[in-house]
Amino acid sequence: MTTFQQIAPRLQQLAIEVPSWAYGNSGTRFKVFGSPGTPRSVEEKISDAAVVHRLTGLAPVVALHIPWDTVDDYAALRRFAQEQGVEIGTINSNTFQDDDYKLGALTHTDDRIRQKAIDHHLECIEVMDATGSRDLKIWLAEGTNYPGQGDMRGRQDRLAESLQTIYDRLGPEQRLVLEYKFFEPAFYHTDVPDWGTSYAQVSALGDRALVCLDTGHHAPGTNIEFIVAQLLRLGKLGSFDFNSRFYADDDLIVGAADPFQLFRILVEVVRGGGLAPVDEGGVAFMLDQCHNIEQKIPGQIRSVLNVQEMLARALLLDTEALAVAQREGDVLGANAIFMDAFYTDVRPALAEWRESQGLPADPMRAYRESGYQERIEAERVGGTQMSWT
Ligand code: RM4
Ligand code: MN
Repeated sequence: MTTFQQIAPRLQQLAIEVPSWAYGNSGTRFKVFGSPGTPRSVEEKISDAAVVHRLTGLAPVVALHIPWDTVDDYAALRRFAQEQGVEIGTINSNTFQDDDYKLGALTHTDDRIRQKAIDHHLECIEVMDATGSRDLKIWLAEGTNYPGQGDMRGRQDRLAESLQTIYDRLGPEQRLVLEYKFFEPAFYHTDVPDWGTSYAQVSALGDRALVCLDTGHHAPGTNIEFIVAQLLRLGKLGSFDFNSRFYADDDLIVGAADPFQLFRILVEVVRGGGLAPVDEGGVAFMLDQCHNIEQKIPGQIRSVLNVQEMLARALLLDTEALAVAQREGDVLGANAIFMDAFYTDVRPALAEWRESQGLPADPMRAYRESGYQERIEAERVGGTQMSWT
């Protein structure tokens, strides 16, 4: 039996990066709903993220998306973030909102357009230099809609070349993480559709290029924890984009649609040493979510708490007893040990532990009672900071 007291120090290691775009308005392809209190600037998004960290102790880093979060002075933005108690994290590039990229960006056949997409990434690296960010995250909206439309093989070759040019520009402490997604916006083929393609591409680049696994980017029924285990085994799992989904890339609150899947993923993270600091082989935990109809700040608080709760359960897994049951071929016994950890309600212990750390026992409630939501709704009139629509 593992007790909560035993796992508490390991829980302390949990740090989750929150996305700036979770605080802005977002929507589906049908409608973007504005919400009261929407940030009017990047600084206000960072302030909102800082509230999540103050109330949970779990979210010390904010990821930016360029050009959505473009500012004149990134060093000043970094100082601003630090004053709020958070750091600037992953820089996400964006090659999916420019007419030039309709038929591809890093894979485009036109040298000019490909160079433009490469240059955008080099600018992102400059932003990283100024903000002190470690990771450049690349997700590509590239692919084709019709068989025969493009040369899939040639596109892989151009992608490899473009990525190499970008990778070569990284500083010694910086990393490139390549995110895959099985479809959308392209519907026939996607240039980085799966972990294997991402792995093949980043492996060719070097040690500081790794795979980013977005939990919403797989076909239904995919065993994501297997991919986690395999990538950790290969030393190539760079980061997670956590969210949850019922159908496609729904970007819902992590752990909302399938808490058991989140548990299984975190069991493999723990098993594979992914909880270690990133410079010691650990994985960067990030959220990539949109709160289309719910309030954004409590949406983010709920998200980081869900990860914490499932991590606590994963840490409670009696791995020694499990190993014995597995060795003995005790199928049902092994499964029962696994399920026991999943079914453990860690919420009361976590509440107590938070208080011992000087944090509110119930961060959701603390937010409701803080008056922050009322204040931003009154102050931020006309905020339109948006993501992709
Ligand atoms: C993509 C992908 C990326 C995110 C964009 C906005 O589907 O998940 O991580 O940056 O959406
Ligand atoms: Mn993502």
